[in-house]
Amino acid sequence: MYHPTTRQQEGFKGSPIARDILGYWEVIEKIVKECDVILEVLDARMPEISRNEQIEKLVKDYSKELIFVMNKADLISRMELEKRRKELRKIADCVYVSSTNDYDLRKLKALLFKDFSEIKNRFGKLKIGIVGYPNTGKSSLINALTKRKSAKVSKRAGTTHGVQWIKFGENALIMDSPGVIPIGERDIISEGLLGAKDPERIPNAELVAFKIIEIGLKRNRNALEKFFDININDPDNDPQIIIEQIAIKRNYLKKGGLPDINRAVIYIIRSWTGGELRF
Ligand SMILES: Nc1nc2c(ncn2[C@@H]2O[C@H](COP(=O)(O)OP(=O)(O)OP(=O)(O)O)[C@@H](O)[C@H]2O)c(=O)[nH]1
Ligand SMILES: [Mg+2]
Repeated sequence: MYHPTTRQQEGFKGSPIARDILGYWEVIEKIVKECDVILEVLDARMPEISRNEQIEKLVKDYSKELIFVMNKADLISRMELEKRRKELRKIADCVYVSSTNDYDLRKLKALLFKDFSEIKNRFGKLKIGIVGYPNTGKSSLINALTKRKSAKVSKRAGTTHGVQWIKFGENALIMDSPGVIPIGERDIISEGLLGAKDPERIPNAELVAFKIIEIGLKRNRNALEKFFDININDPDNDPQIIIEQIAIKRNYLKKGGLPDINRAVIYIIRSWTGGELRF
């Protein structure tokens, strides 16, 4: 059904499955096949760009359950979270959590243990798989849910690629290898916003910074001004001018005193992906 590109076939780093040199999509398909419930990890600040409809279709094709997990919920307001959750709920179950602050993980657990007890009854243990774009917090979520550092409890017999399972409560197992959705599937701006790639390696990184400024202007202009300690006076809200202001404020200057835009761009992107800059 899928035709992985050469890039996708490069392999899957950091997972026991990697040894078998599976492509990204093969790993994802395997997770969907093996598990009963798939958690699609989204960045709560921008769920729309962290969703992947191809995976959602795959989950549907295999008649598995999908749950959207809006992670990094600590970085935006509850009102915004609720708004987004309402939209996503139209498609599948959705919870928001913070994997680093242990925030509302209990709601996810309740959902898993309550709503899927029927699956568990039918198949013994409920098997949970995790997928998502790089940097959305898949590994953090596994660790937060299991409260362990990827303790491997069993090697399921019959799985040729040696999938490792982590015990999750008495009645469930979490697959220890999250499925990384290849970033090449997304446009450059989305990759940059998600922090899926180092800003230094993003061509035209200023477009990502422009987008962050645009989001800030729309969502919370005050927070944007406060974080960068600037007053935005440009009548057109031109992001180029705002970035220049930020560069000057931070004393990022090139020879001759001109603002060092590249440096400011990297700083803006890192502040956003690192979660310090919040709207
Ligand atoms: N603020 C905040 N940061 C988080 C949260 N979850 C993860 N992070 C941070 O996001 C970054 C990526 O987290 P990982 O768990 O490594 O993400 P991943 O999806 O496994 O990333 P890859 O393995 O690269 O695909 C790390 O710096 C985490 O500390 C969260 O709920 N809130
Ligand atoms: Mg990871």
